[in-house]
Formats: sequence, C-alpha cells, structure tokens
Amino acid sequence: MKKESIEKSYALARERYADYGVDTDAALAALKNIPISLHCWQGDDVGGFETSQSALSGGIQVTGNYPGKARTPAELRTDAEEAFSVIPGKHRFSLHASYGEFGGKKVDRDAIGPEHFVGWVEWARKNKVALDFNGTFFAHPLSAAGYTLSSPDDRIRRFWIEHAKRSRAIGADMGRELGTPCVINHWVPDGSKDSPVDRSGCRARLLDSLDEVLAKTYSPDQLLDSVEGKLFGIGAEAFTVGSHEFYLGYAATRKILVTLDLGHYHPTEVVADKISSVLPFVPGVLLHVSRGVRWDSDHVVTLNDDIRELCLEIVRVGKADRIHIGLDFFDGTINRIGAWAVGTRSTQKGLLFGLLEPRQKLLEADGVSDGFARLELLEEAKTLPAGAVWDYYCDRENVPTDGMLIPEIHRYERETLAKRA
Ligand code: RNT
Ligand code: ZN
Repeated sequence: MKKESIEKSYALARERYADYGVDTDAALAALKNIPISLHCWQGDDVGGFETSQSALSGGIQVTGNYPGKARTPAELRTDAEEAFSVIPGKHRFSLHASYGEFGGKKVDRDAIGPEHFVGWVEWARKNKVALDFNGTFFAHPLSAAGYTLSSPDDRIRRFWIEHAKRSRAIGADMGRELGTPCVINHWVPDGSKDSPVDRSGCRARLLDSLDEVLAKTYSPDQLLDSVEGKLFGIGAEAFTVGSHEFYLGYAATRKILVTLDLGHYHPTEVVADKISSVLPFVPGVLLHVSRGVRWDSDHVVTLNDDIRELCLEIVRVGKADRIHIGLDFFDGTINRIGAWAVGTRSTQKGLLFGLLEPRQKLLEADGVSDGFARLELLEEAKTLPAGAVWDYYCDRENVPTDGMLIPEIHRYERETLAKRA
C-alpha cells in the first residue's frame, strides 16, 4: 500500500470516528502503551533447552512438524527479534524455566538460578523488551505420576517446591535487572484421568506447597506472582487440583494475581466477563490469550468474537496497571514466527477496537436504558474503519502493514529458517 493511500484513508477514518466522539490519535497513543508478553514456547513447540529432555507432558500438546524450529537459545532469540520487528510497539517476552542456558550440563529443575538466564537478561536489555517467567512443572520424570506441588510423595513435592522457589528468585532477578516487574505464572499440571477419592488431601498439599513457595516476599517492583487454574488436561480429564475456585480463593487471600486463560473454561463461559468479577478481590490478573477450538487446543489467536469481547473489556475496565496481557498458544503446523506475528497483531487489533469504541455514546445509551440504541451502536462500531487506523499505526511504527506481513515472513523463512537443516 502506498504511504499516500495509508494517510488519506487514515484522515477519512479519523473524521468518521470523530462523528462518534472518538479521537483516533488518542487511541493510537494508548495502544502504543499496552505491552503484550510474547511466549517463548511458540518458538519451539514448548521444547526448551535442557540437556536431558522428556517428551511434553502435563496434559498439553503441540501438533505439527513445520520446518525451521529454533533449536538453540540463539536461534530462538533471532526468531523472537524477527517477530518483534513486525509487531508495533514495545513488548515483553515470557520465558519458561526449561529455556535456561545450561552450557551442556545437566542442571535439574531444583538447581536452576539467575546465572542460567543472564544471556536472556542481556538480550532483553539490548532489545528493550521486559521479561516474564514461568516455572516448568511438566516434561520431567518427577511429574510423570501426574502430581507435583500436590504430590503425596514428599520427595517429589519437595523437589517442585524448590523449583518454584528458584523460579521466583530468577523472576525477581529479571525484574530487578530490567527495572520492570516480572510476572511469574505458577501453573502445575496436577490432576488425574479418573476421579480420585481424596480431593481434599491433594488441595491441602497444593495450598501448603504454595504457601511455602510464597513465604519469601519480593518487592512488587520486581516480581508479581500469579496462579493459573484450569478445567482439565489431556489425561487429567476427571480431576484438576488447581481448579478455578481453588486459585481464586488462594489469590484473593494471599493478595496475588490470578491468571485467566481463554482455553481453560467450559466452552460457553465468557472469559471477558471474568475480568471485572475478579479485579475487586485480587491485585491484578494475567491474561493467557489463546484460542481453543473444541477444547483447550491452544490455537493461534485470531480476531474472533472472544478476543474482541476480551479486549473491549480490558479497555472498558481501564485498570491497565492491573491487567497483564500474555499470549499462550502453540502451533507447530505453520511458520512459528508467523504464528507469533498473527496472534500478537490480532490481539492488538482487538485492543484497538476497544480503544476506538464510541464510549461516550454507549454509556449514554446504557444510562438511559435505551437498549435499542446501545445494540445499534455496538453493531455500527463493528464496521467503522478500524483497518485504516491499524494500517496507519503500523506504517508510523515502521512495521509491515497488513498487506506486507506475508512477504516479510516468507523472506525470513527463505533466508533464515530454510537454512536450519
Ligand atoms: C497449560 C497452561 C500453561 C501452559 C504454559 C506452557 O494449560 O495454559 O499456561 O500453556 O505454561
Ligand atoms: Zn495458560
């Protein structure tokens, strides 16, 4: 698209939105300030860089064998840089503990420390991205029985408590080094295929373990803890120890964040509606933006109704400092950098829709209970020229506009990914 057309279209769009009382320039300024945390694990199908690797487990699954997967931290960083170069704005990168740099040595999960992540911190500093973190409680012999922090085997439980404590120390170090709090997500796969009898015992042990893990306090300027519940996993269909009720209660009483993953609820539940429900009780939420297709399948995020509703809510509640946006999907069937790009840009488009919503007019209709006007305004908002505003934003931020993303990802595939034999 010619620069001239981009600017002309934007000028018209700005006028159109002004009719609805919406300032497109202000919307773009706000969009630029919303960081999204790209998840390292889309880059290599949740593989990681440990010396002895176990197959992916814990009820999550990646399908696909698209060529060019990152095999080393250096390759993953190059790929992430390419992704960042096609995404407007300044963002974050979320690492899993299994992505440390262990120098060819076997460093078990209960022995990791900030020293294994100095390469990542240096890279983050150089690329001006902030880091987030996750302990890795799956793909390990000691999680094979299905229980980690809630394990009835004390040796196993203690191993994972140590892992979680060390993960927090790593996250705090990242936050301190980079001058922005690292959000650490605590997710454990604990559960079972069939119904256990002693559910209470499992939950009591999980609670105990978490309390021990969180006993050390870190400044919220360095580290923000979040706990992620879910409904079920593959092979853990009947029972998940860390259910939503468990973690919501836990987060509210311990004053930590709660993670809402879009794939972790019954398919007819609307995750967007949960934000304003939980925020009065917890210091913040971490969103795991994902797209479940028929189940918690972790498909690449697209601008579907769920994402639009979620993003509208993020903007409407307006508590930007308490809502952390992270991505959580993994697709190995397509170009993995393209997947990052589409998923992130689609989330940003959703946020842009939110920022361009004719708020004043909608609130007026809300206030006088004019249901028809509200319904019609919401419908009209869907076909206002947001695309022209998005193109202008991409162009201004020196990243590909929509028409230019495909050739750029193809170029990277030819020049870099194809050379990874
Ligand atoms: C699993 C959770 C969790 C993981 C990542 C890899 O169901 O969503 O967030 O996807 O930690
Ligand atoms: Zn998740």
